[in-house]
Amino acid sequence: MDLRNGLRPLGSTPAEFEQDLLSNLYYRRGTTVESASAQDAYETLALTVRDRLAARRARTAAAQYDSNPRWVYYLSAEYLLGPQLDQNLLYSGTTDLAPAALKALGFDPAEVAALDVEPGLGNGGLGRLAACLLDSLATMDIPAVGYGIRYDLGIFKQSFENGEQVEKPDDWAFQGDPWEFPAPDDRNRVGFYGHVGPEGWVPGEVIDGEPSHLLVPGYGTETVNFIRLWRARATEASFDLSRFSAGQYAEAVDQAVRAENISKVLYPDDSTESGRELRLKQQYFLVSCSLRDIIRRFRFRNHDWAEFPAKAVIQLNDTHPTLAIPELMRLLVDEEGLDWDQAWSIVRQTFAYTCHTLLPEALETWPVAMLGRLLPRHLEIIYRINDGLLGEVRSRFPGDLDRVRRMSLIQEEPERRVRMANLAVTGTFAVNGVAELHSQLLTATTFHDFATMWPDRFRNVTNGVSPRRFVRLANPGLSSLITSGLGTDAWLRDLSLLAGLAPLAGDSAFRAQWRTEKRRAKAALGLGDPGALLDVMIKRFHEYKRQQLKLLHIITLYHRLKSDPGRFGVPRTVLFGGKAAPAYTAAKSIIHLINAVAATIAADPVTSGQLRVVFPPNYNVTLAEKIIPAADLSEQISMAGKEASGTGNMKLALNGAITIGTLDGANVEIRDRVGGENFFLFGLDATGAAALRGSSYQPRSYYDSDPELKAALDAVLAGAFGGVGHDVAQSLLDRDEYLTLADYRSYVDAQDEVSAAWQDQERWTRMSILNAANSGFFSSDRTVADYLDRIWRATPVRP
Ligand code: GL4
Repeated sequence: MDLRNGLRPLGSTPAEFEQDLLSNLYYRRGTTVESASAQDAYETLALTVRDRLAARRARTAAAQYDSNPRWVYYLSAEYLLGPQLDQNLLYSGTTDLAPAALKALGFDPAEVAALDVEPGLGNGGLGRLAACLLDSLATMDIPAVGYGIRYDLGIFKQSFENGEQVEKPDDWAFQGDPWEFPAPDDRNRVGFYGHVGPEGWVPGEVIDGEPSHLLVPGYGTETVNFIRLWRARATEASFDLSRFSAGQYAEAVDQAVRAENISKVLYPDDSTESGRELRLKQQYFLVSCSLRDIIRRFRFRNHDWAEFPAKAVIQLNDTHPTLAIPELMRLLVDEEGLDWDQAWSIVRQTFAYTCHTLLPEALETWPVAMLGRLLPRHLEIIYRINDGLLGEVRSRFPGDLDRVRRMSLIQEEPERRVRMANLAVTGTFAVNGVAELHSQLLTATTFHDFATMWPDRFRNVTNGVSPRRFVRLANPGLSSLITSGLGTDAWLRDLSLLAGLAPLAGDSAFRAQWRTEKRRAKAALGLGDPGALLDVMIKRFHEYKRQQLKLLHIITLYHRLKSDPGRFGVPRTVLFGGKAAPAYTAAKSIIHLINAVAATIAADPVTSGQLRVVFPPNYNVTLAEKIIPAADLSEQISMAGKEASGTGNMKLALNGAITIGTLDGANVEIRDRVGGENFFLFGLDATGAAALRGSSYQPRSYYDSDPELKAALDAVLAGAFGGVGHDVAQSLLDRDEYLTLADYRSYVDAQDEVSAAWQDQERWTRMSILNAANSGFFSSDRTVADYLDRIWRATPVRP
């Protein structure tokens, strides 16, 4: 099929690119070079680059349609995409053309590039993982679609007022989003509330889901896939003209406003559920629109429902889209007329579920009453699925009532709630954790009963990150050095080739170049002394991640510095980045205390140059791409058994930062690969931590027996940091849920080893190079290869 429809091919010379830019400025942006603003230039550039991807998308679509393949559908409530311009320039091969053309037309390329806004459609690691997987799927030519919600307001903008976190709305698309293609024709109607009568579910409220899509190009290949994002739209009927005519303006639009609220905001909490009906509505909205779309796409080429699992595998990114299971049952049974068993067999062969947590409080449950009111038919279906499940449990484990109670989709006490994780395990053919340790702990604890009954359902797929974004785009200097060291840039599509850097760790000239790149990245970050060790802790704020442990170490260093400034050792800059959920008071107190400690240290002349704490606000992908290349030390210090995987740990190791960490999440695999001698290990392991938590843990005994720890906490309690942080210190002494005090001494000792290692710059650089060289496994291309092999079983289609 010739899809160019007689169109002239898009140019690849500077003159042609300039022509395209000019034509788009005139005919699509509707302005002229003389009167264009920087914003006009930015939007026009985006269109010009998007056109190139769109042409590839058309060719990809034709090839995919022709081969009627098995599609990978990724359902996710979050995508943390990061800035689009740089990526799309790189992936369309216009990185050099674009600035030259802009300049030729009289625009300032840097000013134009600065207008690129990062869509903040995710919270943290889970949403960023989704973006990396889609990048890799396209790069590996796998037919795939990501489905999500197009929130008007993304994750909040963080600022600090008197050191405290303040949240402002992130109206990221307020200028419009030039990367997006609206597709209003593919609207779907979504029902809520109502009742189930003899004729089936009669919703009490309907809204429309209107999609737009963002192109997801592969690197070094023709393939361009896409993400389809749904936006809630009021139906025509929801505007009340009679009320409007009667002057009741607010009432006239009331229903419409409520409908559109569904895609208004991304919930800014990570790992805990907000328990609000609007969130449940969002989840059903995503699922309902996406399944209709998937079915519409299935019907292009297929007619027989039995073929559905061969043509679609639907990955549930955590429990947020789990309602897809009862929704597909409803569509198949109520709308398509399949019998229950046929439908259940299709569902069970189609869905797979990724669990991203070990925190019990992060396993979503919804009140039965709420779910039944919002989705009465789905609750009936969930009950029937539960009957089948519990029947199987009873026949496999006769008389084991406790097991029946634990495995039920319905929790009875203290209030009846639907357990979404149990539903997700029951309605899928594969359940995976996101790192080896995490997957083991899932089958040993969280899903132990299910793993006993269905051992074949459980597998591991260790997370990964895109080397294109987190090495090539974030760190162009180091990327060139890697390419020259390896003599090829093929590592960008096969990260295992980084192993070829290992011998270069022994080459002093290469080491010197490696250090130069680190220093350059630090200087670009604007950090005063590029000779200071840059110690980085960038991630969401959560007590289990233990930013408070890092803080106790900083206070200890400060105390040492004050007591003997001459013997301090190595200058350090500690950098924090991250947001706390707005309602998470304890995490916000930790942020406040970090800023207070930073201010006290900055104001104390004794520390000058030796110890600095910096905390740039509003950590996001854009900022991550600047910090990661500069980092020397990567803080991965969660209480063992709590961090499912982590992906920042991988990004930092790939950029030559050395990890100080516990045996938690993917740290375990990083250490296995880079070698214990190139990793600073400390603290309790998951077994030790669980045992200590299970006994009567006494945080005070650590405080009483360790003078440095005592001094650090006493200083906070005495108000040494502007009177801030009393609650943080008190909670560590009273409860210390995440064993901060138990791990303190081991952590501080490991940090002393860090300082000693830093003093030998040649040794440090060797360690740094070996971290990068041995981290090729952590490419999201490998992650996708594992998903394909263990779960998805889809094959490439090349345009
Ligand atoms: C998370 C985990 O906390 C994190 O360890 C993991 O790397 C990430 C992607 O698998 O998923 N789960 C939630 S919730 N947020 C995360 O970042």
